[in-house]
Amino acid sequence: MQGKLFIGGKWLAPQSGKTIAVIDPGTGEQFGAIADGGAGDIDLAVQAARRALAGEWGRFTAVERGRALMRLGQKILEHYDELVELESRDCGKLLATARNDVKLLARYFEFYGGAADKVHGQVIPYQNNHAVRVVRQPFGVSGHIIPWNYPVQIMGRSVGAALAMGNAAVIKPAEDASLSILRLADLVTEAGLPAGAFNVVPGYGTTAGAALISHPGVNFVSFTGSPQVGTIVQQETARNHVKCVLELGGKSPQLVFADANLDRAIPAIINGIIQNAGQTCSAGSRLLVQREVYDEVVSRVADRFAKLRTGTQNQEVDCGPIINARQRDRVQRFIDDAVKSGARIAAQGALAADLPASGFFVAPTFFADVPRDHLLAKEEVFGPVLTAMPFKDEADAIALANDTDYGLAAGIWTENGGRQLRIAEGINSGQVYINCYGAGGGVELPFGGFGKSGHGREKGLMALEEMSLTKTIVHNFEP
Ligand code: TXE
Repeated sequence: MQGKLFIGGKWLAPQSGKTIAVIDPGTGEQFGAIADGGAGDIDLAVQAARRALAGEWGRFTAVERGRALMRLGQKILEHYDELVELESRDCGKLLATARNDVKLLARYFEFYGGAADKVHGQVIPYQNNHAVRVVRQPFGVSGHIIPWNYPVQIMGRSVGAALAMGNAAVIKPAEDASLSILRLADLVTEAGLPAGAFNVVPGYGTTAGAALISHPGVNFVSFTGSPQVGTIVQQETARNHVKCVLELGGKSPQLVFADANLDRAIPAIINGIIQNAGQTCSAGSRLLVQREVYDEVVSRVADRFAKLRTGTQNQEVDCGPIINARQRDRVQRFIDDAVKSGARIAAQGALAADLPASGFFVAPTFFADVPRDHLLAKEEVFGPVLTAMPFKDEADAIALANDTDYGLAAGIWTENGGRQLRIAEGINSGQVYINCYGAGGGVELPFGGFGKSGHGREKGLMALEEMSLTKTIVHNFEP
């Protein structure tokens, strides 16, 4: 699997003959190499997917597709420890996070395997002597561009739904995190998915990724990544009149009202920003607090932040490393620039002792009293950096929560039932959590953004609609 592409059920060498180093973010050291796939390899993968659709995979019934996906879920659980180890080392994930990710990967294939034969379409009353059926059919070849922050989860949610609907997938994992997706390829074969239904072409975004989103043989694209590349994906797919689903991150608020249960709220708020070292699209990165309790909340959050520790994947710490040097520098720059601009650090965690000098680490940092127009209040940092700001009342809370271009997730902390609903209605966000935060474990729940956070929904049964075409069949049976 190392240095190879998985196309049409076979391991092939990339046409470039080149590889990309696999780096352990905890040590900065190379421990493997993946293929440097390019446009020619993507073309082969798309051809293989087309052959699968015209062949055995295309003839699979919905029941057979479902069974194969459920078997894949089972295979993943049988290889659980190995996949956890791989995902943790490759992405710099703490073991606890990697364990959760691999469990969810299995759940996605179980969930979509179980759903494959339950997409029943509609019968619509129409004119006399006419029968109208509305059915779903696969797009054909689905392209999946996967980021590095939750590779197996994001691949599972997107490819699971696409395969359940009968598409044949071509997957371009992130250049920084491809190993566990490649490892899955053999399990896909063992689970009985025919050759060509699941193809993996690792490589860089500007080569393999760009070739996939613009390939005329690709009929649907699912992308999770940065807004900048999301714009390119939308433009390129538009050229071929191909639909895309975009999930582009966020600047999600946690709103704490004066009547909130702080004992419950504060641990969830901390977890919501340090999980996966803050490299989470739905990270709760803005802490918005009602003035009456602002000082108390800031001080309690600061106490906890000061105790946070960053370390390597296998250590008993709160935050693991950042994926690569570029991202580490980007997060650190946000912190340094904010300090230079006068922003106040309320508390900072620490790096564990004796960390490998060449690993990619950032200390968790909590800023307070940040002006509303500050970069920290507007831009996604994608690191363990939390920013607190006060608000006055409900109207001000909604205005402040909505004062970014993003709209992915929001947390509301209040014991007042009417307020819970008023705020939930007022917030521009694809996900709203009341007295809890994050539903990463909810494979059943539709997930996606408003505005700059993207469009379309993955996860849940709704993804099955996103990943299939609607056909209305009108049948005239007049005598
Ligand atoms: O993302 P890219 P990067 C955000 C987060 C992060 C920032 C930059 O704020 O700090 O993006 O991360 C592929 N055509 N998110 O630079 O480049 C690339 O190979 C086709 C949020 O790593 O968008 C990888 O597989 N594909 C986020 C994937 O896109 C291209 C997760 C994501 O990489 C391409 C990751 C191109 N021209 C970053 N260029 C989330 N929503 O969770 C790159 N890619």
